[in-house]
Amino acid sequence: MLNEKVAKILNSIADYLEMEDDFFRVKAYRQAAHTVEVLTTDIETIHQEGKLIKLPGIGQHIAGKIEEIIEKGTADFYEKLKEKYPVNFEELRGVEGLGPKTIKLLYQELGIKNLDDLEREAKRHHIRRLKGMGDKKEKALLENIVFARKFRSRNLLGEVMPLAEKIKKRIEALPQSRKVEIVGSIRRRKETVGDIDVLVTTPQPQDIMDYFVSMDLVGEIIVQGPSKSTVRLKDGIECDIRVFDEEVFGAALMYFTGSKEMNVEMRKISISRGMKLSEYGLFKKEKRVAGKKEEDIFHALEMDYIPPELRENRGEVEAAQKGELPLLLKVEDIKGDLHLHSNWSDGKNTLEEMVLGAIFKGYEYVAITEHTGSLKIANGLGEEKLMQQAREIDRLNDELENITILKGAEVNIDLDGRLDIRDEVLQEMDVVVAAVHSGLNQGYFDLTRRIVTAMENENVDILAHPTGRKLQKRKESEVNLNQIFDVAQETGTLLEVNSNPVRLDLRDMNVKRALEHGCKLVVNTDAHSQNQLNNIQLGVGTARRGWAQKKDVVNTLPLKGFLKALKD
Ligand code: DGT
Ligand code: CA
Ligand code: CA
Repeated sequence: MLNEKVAKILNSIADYLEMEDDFFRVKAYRQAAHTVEVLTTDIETIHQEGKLIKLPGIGQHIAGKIEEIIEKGTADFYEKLKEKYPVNFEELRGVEGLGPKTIKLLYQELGIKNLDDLEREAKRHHIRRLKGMGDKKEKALLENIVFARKFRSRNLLGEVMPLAEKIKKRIEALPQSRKVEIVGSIRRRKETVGDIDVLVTTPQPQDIMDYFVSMDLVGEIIVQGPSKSTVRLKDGIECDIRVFDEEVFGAALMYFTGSKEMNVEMRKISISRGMKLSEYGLFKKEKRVAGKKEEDIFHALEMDYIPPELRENRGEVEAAQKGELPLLLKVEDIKGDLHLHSNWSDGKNTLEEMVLGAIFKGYEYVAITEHTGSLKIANGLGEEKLMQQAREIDRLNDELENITILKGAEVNIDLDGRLDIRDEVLQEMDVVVAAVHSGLNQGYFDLTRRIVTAMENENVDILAHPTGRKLQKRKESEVNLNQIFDVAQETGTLLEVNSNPVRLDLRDMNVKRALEHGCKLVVNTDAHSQNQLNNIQLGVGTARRGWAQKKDVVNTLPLKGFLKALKD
């Protein structure tokens, strides 16, 4: 769905308009962005039906912009604003603690346009003098710049995947194309990706290339050739396309899916067996022994098929040779989502809309887990409100036959490891998710002890986003993960694989470690809107990269089994 992208651009326009002090239009664009964010249908469909202007807060003017974004991937007005203000918002907003108001201040007072400017001015201590800043903030900015810089050249999987899928669909729709696959790090579901890689088979390569470079999503052609082209999309990301014959497509798939490290291993194995592996096939002398399908190549080398998510040369090649690969978790295995928010706290959609979303996903159960009292910025619920929501859930459960709504909460773990909701109230809940939301820099021992204390509370079922990281913004907090995994195993606390594209926490390697400690997992979306329920595929991808099987993940159980597992 394009909804999130449209909302993002409308929000970016509002950011620029804040620089112009055009607060009337800032409000209009923010309102429109909000409308699009909470939509429960695909904006492209609404556009095709000519119903954009029927949406709340969307008039002719903004509808026109949305139309442009749907059709061209961007809007002229947006491009002009970007030209007028040579401020790299994307880059600056990647720095934790910088919002549009501060960016405006920094641009107007110090001419700061990008990370380099920001770093220079911070080091010269020019920032602390500005209104509302101070030396503490200046110091924090300097630390956060380092982090933002490290990642700016890569893109979040969750943001790139819809774009890649769109390109794939468009090329698939051409009569000249046969097979189209997204390969590279996207196929491996790596949390951040450098570029989009596409492979195609076709009898008419020239037509495909001509179409590819002229797509309205394309900003700039980097190379156009008969079998390979590279473009930079308007979004800024590069996209490669390569054409191969049907007969060698499997070999090309394997080669361009990577990872490079696994490819090296596979070539070594081929050589040790007197063969040669390339993107054109597996050869014995001059004869191609396999190449049409990936499976054929693996089998010809006497190993099992390795799912793309495992192809990182982290032991999967050896396991495939021994026939010991895990039978990985699948998206279809997930029976319920146990971490979501409605507009009772800081979610965008109503409780009913979130539940409907879960029904659309085909879930058997879903838990509503609003933020609680002490998290003021997220409009946390107090005990009374929680009980009120519980009654509302009772009512919905009576009405609905297709799903069971579980009562829950995402409680805050305070600085001492205590929870911000009393045990008497938590006892009434079906699912208690506990999370650290503040004081993440408390220090190794204190933070570990705090999380352990929370897990030892028998009312806590799930530890949410255990390391608190935010991709490209905040690194994993310093905690003793071995101890946390051991305590999780002992207390039966489930560890979350959070599917939010920015979190993906636990990350792949920590999933693997947790499983080695005997922990059980849940894969949740932490959805704050109905659309975000679709992020489950990202969490499942991450769990798969961590070798998780269906049996390791408790929300693959049917309702009865799941509730029993929670009690045990
Ligand atoms: P990215 O784009 O940085 O997220 O990572 P990838 O894995 O998509 O890397 P990319 O786009 O440079 O290349 C796609 C795949 O092509 C890569 O996973 C493995 C294969 N490949 C590219 N260059 C080489 C190479 O020099 N040697 C080998 N063995 N494989 C390569
Ligand atoms: Ca790539
Ligand atoms: Ca590439």
